[in-house]
Amino acid sequence: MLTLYLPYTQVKESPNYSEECLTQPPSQPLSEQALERLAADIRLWARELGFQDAGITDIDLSEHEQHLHNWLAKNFHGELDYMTSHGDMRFRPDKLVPGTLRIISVRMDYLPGDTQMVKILQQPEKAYISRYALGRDYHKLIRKRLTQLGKRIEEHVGQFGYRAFVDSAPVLEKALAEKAGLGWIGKNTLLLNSKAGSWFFLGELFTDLPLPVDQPQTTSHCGSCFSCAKVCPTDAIVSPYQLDARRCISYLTIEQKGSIPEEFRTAIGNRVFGCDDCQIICPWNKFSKPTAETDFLPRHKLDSTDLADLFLWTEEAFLERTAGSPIRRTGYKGWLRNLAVGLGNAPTSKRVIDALQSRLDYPSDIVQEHVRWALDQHAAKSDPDNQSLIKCSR
Ligand code: B12
Ligand code: SF4
Ligand code: SF4
Repeated sequence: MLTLYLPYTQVKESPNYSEECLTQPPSQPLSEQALERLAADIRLWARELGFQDAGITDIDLSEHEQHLHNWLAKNFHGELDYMTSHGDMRFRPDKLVPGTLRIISVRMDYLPGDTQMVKILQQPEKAYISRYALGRDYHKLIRKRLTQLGKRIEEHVGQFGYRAFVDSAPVLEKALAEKAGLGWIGKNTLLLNSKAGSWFFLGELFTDLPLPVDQPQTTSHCGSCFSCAKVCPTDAIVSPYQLDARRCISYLTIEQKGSIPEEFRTAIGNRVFGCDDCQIICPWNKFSKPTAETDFLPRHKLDSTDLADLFLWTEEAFLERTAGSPIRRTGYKGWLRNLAVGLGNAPTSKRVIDALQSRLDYPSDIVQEHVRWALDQHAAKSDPDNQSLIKCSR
């Protein structure tokens, strides 16, 4: 039986997230059998291109629409204005890209092997940087591979409409991945896979091909566990499947631009860029595998450097060493702000106090305020030796 493609109309380019534009309707339709074969090939090609898994789903996200509305109504998105600014595109993929019929959802593992996460978290003089951010930024890499996947499909079926997305577009990525059979949304709100845990990125290829869809994951395997919420330093997982971003260290250290509310500073500990605690504790992550991508391996020893050393990076060094890294997102002031919080929580030592002192006059109110807070933390510690250390150096 022949299935006709729907034409994939040209969408207006948006400077925010559009790189690939949609192509013409394909020259000839494919039979159901051919589409079945194509779907199997797509999975194979996705693996060859470095994705660990791929699944295909339709575009009906009505089940998730209400969850998203509830989340926004509670203001859990805080200052994440992009979560509200695209109307219904986020749960209507065909509004984001008219003509979309199917979405190929992919995952790519990012955890570098042996980064001793717990050990670093337990060493308060060290900086803990989220494991996704130790190497090169994933956006370009994944989008490029997805585009290669699109081109490979094109070589086999002729012109068709496709567009690649990863993270930065109004797309409900976890919901799509769950529907495509890649795993379930866990109580920590991340997508979990029973064979691979959650240390992976998600990406999508929107297409106008009427491909056969995969079985969605309909069961959660969290059971009675709620360890992620118990371990969360700032109680951001307010109930199962509900995360108040305003309390999440990832939001506080990466997304929020101003002052970090004092109520969270002690709990942040040495986490200076993002947080992984709700993944480290998750029992399913014992099935995760180290990434095969050398781009995601740590650069500049970011997996095990002292807070004080990072705090003393000049702006030039910061810009040079974080070129092409997700860490750029905080900007240099945000970097100093976060490190000041970490140093405020570090054990008192001359090195820590000297480092903080050196930034007391840094030309940014936010940085200065966080440095003063950090010095106050050390001053407040009862050890009289510490008191004199701080008084002398202030
Ligand atoms: C906004 C955002 C954030 C925000 C808010 C997080 C959040 N939970 O929404 C902040 C800045 C806090 C954040 C943090 C992180 N993020 Co983030 N983030 C996103 C982004 C851009 C949108 C997520 C979204 O749509 N949120 C909206 C809310 C409503 O969704 P939700 O909380 O997941 O709720 C869903 C379900 O829980 C369910 N639901 C809600 N309520 C209920 C109630 C019941 C009873 C039920 C059954 C279901 C249910 O329905 C909702 C809609 O699908 C996505 C990329 C994308 N475009 O999708 C990346 C993304 C989710 N982030 C990612 C990552 C890696 C992280 C961090 C690990 C980074 C870090 N190490 O610091 C942390 C993890 C924090 C955590 N536990 O989630 C990955 C996750 C990969 C994966 N395995 O799931 C994504 C997919 C990016 C990517 N392309 O890889 N992130
Ligand atoms: S990333 Fe950290 S702060 Fe955010 S929910 Fe998970 S454990 Fe809590
Ligand atoms: S820690 Fe437990 S409850 Fe949380 S996501 Fe993992 S399995 Fe689910």
